[in-house]
Amino acid sequence: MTQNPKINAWIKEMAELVNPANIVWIDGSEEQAELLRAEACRTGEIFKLNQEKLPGCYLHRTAVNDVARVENRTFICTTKKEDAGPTNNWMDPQECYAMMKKLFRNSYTGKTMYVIPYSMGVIGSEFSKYGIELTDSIYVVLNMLIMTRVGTKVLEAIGPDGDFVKGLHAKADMDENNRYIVHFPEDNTIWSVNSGYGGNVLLGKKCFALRIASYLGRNEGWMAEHMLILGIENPQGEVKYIAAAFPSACGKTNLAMLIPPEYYRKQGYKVWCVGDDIAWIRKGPDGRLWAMNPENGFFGVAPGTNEKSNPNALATTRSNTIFTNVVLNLDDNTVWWEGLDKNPPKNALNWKGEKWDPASGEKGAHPNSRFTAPAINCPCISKEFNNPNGVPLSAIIFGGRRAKTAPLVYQSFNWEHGTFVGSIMASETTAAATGAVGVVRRDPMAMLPFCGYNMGHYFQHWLNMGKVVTNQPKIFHVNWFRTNENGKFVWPGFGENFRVLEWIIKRCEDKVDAVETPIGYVPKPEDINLTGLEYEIEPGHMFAFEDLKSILTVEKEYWLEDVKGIKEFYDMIGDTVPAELRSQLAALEARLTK
Ligand code: OXD
Ligand code: MN
Repeated sequence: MTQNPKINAWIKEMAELVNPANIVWIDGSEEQAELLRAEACRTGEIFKLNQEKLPGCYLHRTAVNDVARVENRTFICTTKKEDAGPTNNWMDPQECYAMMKKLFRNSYTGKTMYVIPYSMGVIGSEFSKYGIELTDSIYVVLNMLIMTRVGTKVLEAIGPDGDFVKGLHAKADMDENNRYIVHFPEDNTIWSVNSGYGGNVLLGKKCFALRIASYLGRNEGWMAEHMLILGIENPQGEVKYIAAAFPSACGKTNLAMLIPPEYYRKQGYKVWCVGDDIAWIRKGPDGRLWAMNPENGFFGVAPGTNEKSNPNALATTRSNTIFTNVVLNLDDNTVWWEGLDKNPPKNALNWKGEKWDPASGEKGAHPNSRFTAPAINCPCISKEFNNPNGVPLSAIIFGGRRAKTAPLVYQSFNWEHGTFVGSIMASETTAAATGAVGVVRRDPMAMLPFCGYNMGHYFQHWLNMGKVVTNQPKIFHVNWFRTNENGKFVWPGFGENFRVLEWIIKRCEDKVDAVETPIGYVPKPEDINLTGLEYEIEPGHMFAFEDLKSILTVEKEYWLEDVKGIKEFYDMIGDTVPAELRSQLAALEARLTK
């Protein structure tokens, strides 16, 4: 399939290790994809859904012990342990290769090896990077066909001696005690064994586009970030772009596909989605930062997605989508999940494939059940989605889930302070997560599980990028999750978040003033437009101006408590934390105690 000797030699070596019955190259054609779908339906790997209601849609169920990313079994294997840093699991590369080879040996016996050449980014763009994933799973092939750009064209783009990321995946015997997702950044290599769950096996996503790419980006002078990208169009038709990082499960997909409140829609405001999870960011010829989404689809969490929370995401899943671990409605062969609507199907199978009674109180869909849907299905996909240069960023937003500490929104003083704000990002655990409620988890730039190298060096890379960019995006922090004394969310969230985005854009355009506080610039309450906002915080309590004021406050006692937590976190990362960020922390403390 290719004249590239590096590719051919590598595939030969891997085939000798895993010993497949035959090798099939994925060419990216619809004909081949259709044959694979038919084959996977025959073996029960996927189920065809109602083709009138959900054309081109399928259902897959993972093994019961294999439903999420496994961070404790994810490793960064660099020669020096220090290069992986204290926030990553580390193994010596040679030891890891030896261990993994034992697990991979003969794991494809009697099976087909699928060779998936894929591109992260538009094929041929100078910002794109290529990979080849070898897998024994048709489910992986079909997901990669949605999530990335796949096929012979990628081999042509790699050319006779181009580089590529080498990915090897085997479901093997799904032994969770021998499940490993390992990265060898120095060799451009990812090996994943004993899992069939998306985040562990769609190697283009977290493994390549974040872990390996962040490592490459540091060496090559660009950034791979866990960020959505959206465009805000004003009534004059001008579009400004924003990238935003939130820890997993804080509503990135919802923000990326937001529909502005009616008051704004009537004036002609629109939001365009460029990406919902990953941004590759570089300096453009104009000295600004430009961001592109390396993915080609959405791997979104299904529960909670509905006509109200995210109508665009729901519309995106109505065709050519693979659903994983959701409820199957046996009456009409469609799918359902908690939070889709208030009518759970009576005659249904749960995510495990067992008969399910909605009245039982047990969840029907797995809380981490997913849809894999093509980006082009999204009603608000940006026309710049396929622009090989990406889009210029006006603002970067960090966010977290904090009950009391962070205000609804604040702006950092400058890039260095903004890097500090990203580095101290945190979320409090909710009742939905196992373990104690209200525990602060630090997740700098939402990259804690995804940075392919030492976190302290990553912070330094952020500081360095700020120095090379002449026209830096402004950096903000948002918190949609402030609660009142009864524990109720004060801010309505979802589409209403547009009101905060409007303030952010106005700040970028120098069109609105702000109040300087110890943590940064906070809006004057009257500058957040509340026209047309109707939200019942709790029975009988409609959101009012006073409530807005209450979530814009900066409470020094909470922040001083946070300073202690940040110190501990920096100390855990150790000497690699840049001196500039230590000074930022000291300066914050001084401002708070002044
Ligand atoms: C995701 C995640 O699946 O961040 O995108 O966990
Ligand atoms: Mn993510």
